Amino acid sequence: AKGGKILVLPGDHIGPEVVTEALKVLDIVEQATGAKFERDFDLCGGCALDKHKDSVTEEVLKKSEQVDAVFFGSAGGPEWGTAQPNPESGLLRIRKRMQIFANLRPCKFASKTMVERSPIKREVIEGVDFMLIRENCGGAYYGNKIEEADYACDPWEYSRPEIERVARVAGALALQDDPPVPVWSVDKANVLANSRVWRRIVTEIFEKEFPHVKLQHQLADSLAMLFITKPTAFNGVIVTDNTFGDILSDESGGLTGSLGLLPSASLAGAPGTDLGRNSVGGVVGLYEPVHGSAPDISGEGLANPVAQVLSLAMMLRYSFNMHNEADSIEEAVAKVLDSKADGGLEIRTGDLGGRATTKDMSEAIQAEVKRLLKL
Ligand code: NAD
Ligand code: IPM
Ligand code: K
Ligand code: MN
Repeated sequence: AKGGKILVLPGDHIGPEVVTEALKVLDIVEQATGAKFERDFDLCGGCALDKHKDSVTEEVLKKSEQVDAVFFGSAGGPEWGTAQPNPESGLLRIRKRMQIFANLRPCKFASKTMVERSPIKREVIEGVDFMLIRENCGGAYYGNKIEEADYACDPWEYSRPEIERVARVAGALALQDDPPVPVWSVDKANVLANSRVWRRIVTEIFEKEFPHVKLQHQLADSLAMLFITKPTAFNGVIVTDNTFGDILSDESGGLTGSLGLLPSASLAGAPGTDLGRNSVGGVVGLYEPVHGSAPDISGEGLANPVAQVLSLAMMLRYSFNMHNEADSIEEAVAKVLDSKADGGLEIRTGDLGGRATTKDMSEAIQAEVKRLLKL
């Protein structure tokens, strides 16, 4: 039987609101397929600070190493501030401990009508479809930081194995299409020593291991501009370091509309290979929306649940090899985004210009998933 063990960390503010709804979709998948997902709920973020005076406990970090997947909501909020340890540090520690070094952030429209929500002209943005892979365990985010009153230093380090493994994820994903899609490696090799090593090692890996995948290099600053002017030119796979990837993935997300629609997967290996840590049916991973805890709208049932639900679909696909169910969830979301409720109103939350609540959208998605999975 399919399924496996998951650790659920809803986090703060809208985190628990949207995680609760997404897990109802998982209930439906269980009922329809007979798969069983053993769920363990725990704390990470501001909620953990309140209870344990730390953003994540050693116990939770240990659990995160023992499950097939972590289903994460969002951590943070103004009440906890930025002094260390802040809520966000819990997520950074989990990423490092789980060695989920490849953060996949897809950029494509969740449905046909969402093209209208893009701030970019239709003729420029229509058909955009790329997967941005952000290195997730190194670079300026980690290392021995120095923080004094009038001086600070974040070392920006990468070593060969860290670059090789993320390059292999990019190659493996490109090969999932026939013919393989092109790959862009993004860096600042004109300025940073780090980027020069990155570019050389990525090139070596593609020459040796992915000779049939077209690799190109792009400077990060110009990519930020080209995302706006020629986004479809990057249809394929983009692989980049932690900091560039953080910024460029928010930008690429903005291209397709609301943050409330964007899922992500952080993987400990390359799908379809024996690289990294494997789960029962695929690769160990952590799945969460790109968006944060949205404290400005939390507690009112107004959050868009779609990014969390699409993150669930990514979990089923990458950690549990349940492709049909993942496809059905994505199809259900598209159907709901493009449909109207009785009375003619679109079923959309405020971030999409609508008046639907979290629950309205979630219930519409659940009904559609049930129909597609023939329940
Ligand atoms: P945010 O993503 O929480 O919110 C940005 C804007 O988008 C807000 O106006 C919010 O209302 C809206 N928004 C976000 N998700 C939405 C949804 N599902 N439905 C409808 N509207 C949505 O970013 P922020 O305000 O910069 O950060 C708030 C907190 O979240 C901070 O503490 C930040 O560090 C944290 N954060 C956490 C993560 C994470 O857990 N991975 C990611 C980003 C930010
Ligand atoms: C993200 C977030 C995190 C990051 C923060 C909350 C630590 O912005 O997941 O993109 O910078 O990685
Ligand atoms: K999140
Ligand atoms: Mn970010």
